[in-house]
Order: sequence, then structure tokens, then C-alpha cells
Amino acid sequence: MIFLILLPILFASLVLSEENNRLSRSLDAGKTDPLTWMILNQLQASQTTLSKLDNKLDTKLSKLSQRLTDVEKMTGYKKQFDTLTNQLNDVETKLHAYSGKMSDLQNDINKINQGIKNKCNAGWKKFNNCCYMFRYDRLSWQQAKRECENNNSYLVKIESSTENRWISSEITVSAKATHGQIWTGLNDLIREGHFTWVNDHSSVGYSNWANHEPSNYGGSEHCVTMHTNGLSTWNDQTCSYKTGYICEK
Ligand SMILES: [Ca+2]
Ligand SMILES: [Ca+2]
Repeated sequence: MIFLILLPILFASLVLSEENNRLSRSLDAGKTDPLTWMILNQLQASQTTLSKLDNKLDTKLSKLSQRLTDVEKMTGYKKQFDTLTNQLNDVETKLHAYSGKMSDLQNDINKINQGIKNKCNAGWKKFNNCCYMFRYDRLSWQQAKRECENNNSYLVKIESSTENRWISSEITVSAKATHGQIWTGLNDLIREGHFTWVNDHSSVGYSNWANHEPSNYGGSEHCVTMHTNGLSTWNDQTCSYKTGYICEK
């Protein structure tokens, strides 16, 4: 397209150049005749003006040509930009879809984790969100405490009548017959009369003391058992006393 515009201009320049030469020759020839010389002189002036106009036109056409090239480049860029925008939109759509799938996957993982969390290992029984292990080998309170810790747990902390009743109901019939009491995590080893739970040192809240308990009999009862007689009442006992125990985690 630019070539088509420039071709006539090139042709016109060649013609003008040839005309200029011809006039120069005629001017030399007409020097002898004043009228001819004047006419030729005016023609030469016109020729100069035309030549200047021609140069201006050339410059303008050159600029126009440059602008056309710029426009063509811009058109090319625009097409590339449109293509990239479309590709970007596709990627965004796919990302959105993947994001949804990732969210579903995360939900599934959470459900599985919750399922694992809600289950207690073999030998443990579940109540609310905790697992309990009932052991009937006879140990002192300190030995029982250590045994629970070895099993990544602690001597039981009883926080409600519901939990107290459930624990009592889970003690086996034979253990009830052979063990009159079973260790809990409650104790007043640090300060006499101030009972705290061994796992977090929190003060006792809910309690189910038997009549006349805690008695601190002989001034040496600092560890607490639960009676297995079905009443599930509590008693402070000598810590070296050996009986069963309940671990919780
Ligand atoms: Ca005591
Ligand atoms: Ca007692």
C-alpha cells in the first residue's frame, strides 16, 4: 500500500528533475532575448516553488507512511493482546475449577482426620471427645500416674456427674467385686486440703465425695479414689495404697 502511494511521487520527482534541466538549458539559450529571458526566469521561479512543494509533500508522505506502519504495528499488538487476554481467561476458568476441586478435597481430608480423631485406639473407650483406659493391675497412685504417662495419657480427670456415672458404669463386674476403689487424678499433695487434678493442676470443680470425706485420715491421705460400689463416691486415700486406675486422653 505504501509502495502504491510512493510510486507516483517518485515518477513526479523524475519528471520535475528532467523539466528543471530542460529549463536551465533554455534559460542559457534565451539570455540574448529579454522577453524570452523574463518568461524563462519566471518559469524557473515557478519550478523552484514546485520543487519545494514536492519536497514538502515528500516529507508529509514519509510521515504518513511512518504512521501507517505504526498503525499496522498497533493492529498486530492488539491482536496479540486479544489472544493473550483470551488465554488468560481460559487459565482463570481452569484455576477456578481446580480451586473448587481442592476445596472438596480439603473437606474430605478434614472428614477423614475428624474420623481418625474421634476413634479411640484398641483397649480404650470413648466418652464425649476423650478416650479412657481401665486398668485393674494394682499400683500405687504414683505408679499409676507414671503408667498413664507412659501411654501418653493422664490419671482421669472427672468434670461432671455424667462423666462420673459413665466411668462407674464402665468398671467391670469382676473389678467391682475385687477392687473396692480405683485411682483418679485428684490429689492434695501440694497443699493439704486443696485438691487439684494431676494433668493440669486445676482445682476441683465438680466433686462426689462420700460422706465424711475427704477425711485425710491419719494426716496421710492425699490421693483420691472412686468407690466401685456403684455409688461412684470419692475418697481420699493413702497414695501408697495399691489398686486399679483409669487413664484418660
Ligand atoms: Ca489429704
Ligand atoms: Ca479418706
